[in-house]
Amino acid sequence: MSKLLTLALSKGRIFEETLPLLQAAGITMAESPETSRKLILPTSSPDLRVIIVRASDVPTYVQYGAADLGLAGSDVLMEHGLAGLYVPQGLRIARCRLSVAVPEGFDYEHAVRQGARLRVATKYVEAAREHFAGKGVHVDLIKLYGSMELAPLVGLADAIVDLVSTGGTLRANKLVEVEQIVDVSSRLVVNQAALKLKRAALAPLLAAFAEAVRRREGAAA
Ligand code: PRT
Ligand code: MG
Repeated sequence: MSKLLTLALSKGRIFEETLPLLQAAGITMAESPETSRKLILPTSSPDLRVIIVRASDVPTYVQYGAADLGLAGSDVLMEHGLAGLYVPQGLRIARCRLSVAVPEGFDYEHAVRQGARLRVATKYVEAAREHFAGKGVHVDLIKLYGSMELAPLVGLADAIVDLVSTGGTLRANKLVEVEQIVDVSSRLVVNQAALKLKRAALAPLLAAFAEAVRRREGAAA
């Protein structure tokens, strides 16, 4: 089996926050996916290449071994499941939380107490189903793929379940966060077979990531 390692990343926040970790491992990238149209990017290490995929596709590439490792939000992993994946550590990048939000003026607590049936729009159907089932709240889940914040504004839903980071997007759309479901951060995921077959190549990279995160946590403390 080849020594070449393939790391799956998504553009945007995950890529930006992964660069310093790569740097700490002595690896730089000549091109940014934001400016390049290439989907396979070389790195300064001949043993490592990066592939650029949709955030929600990262676990799929790693599960099937098309990538040896990747970085995926715990929100994405909750929906995808962990089959075929080894999750060594919380990387604590791209932190946010999964929350329930409703339009300003909608009395969520009252609706819940009344046993009202709520229409909830979300990309996170599994996490939302579990959350409301746990509370004994009846919901009709409406699956969306993005811009969940719009749904209550145009009458598609009473509430949304979505990621919140600064809260700016909710405020801009006159929505309020009424429940925090779970804290979310990005995780390193490794293909389980690669972990055994490419251990020699993977071990230094995993150790460098872990060390970079430790050092950053130390600096933040
Ligand atoms: O964009 P694409 O459809 O390809 O996929 P994606 O939207 O899943 O990817 P991306 O790059 O937007 O997010 C990748 C990962 O970043 C997610 O899976 C999360 O684990 C993590 N992350 C961290 C976030 C946020 N913070 C976040 N704030 N992902 C999305 N958001 C969105 C949120 O959905 C909401 O629309 O940002 C908005 C809220 O932000 P605030 O700061 O206004 O509260
Ligand atoms: Mg996005």
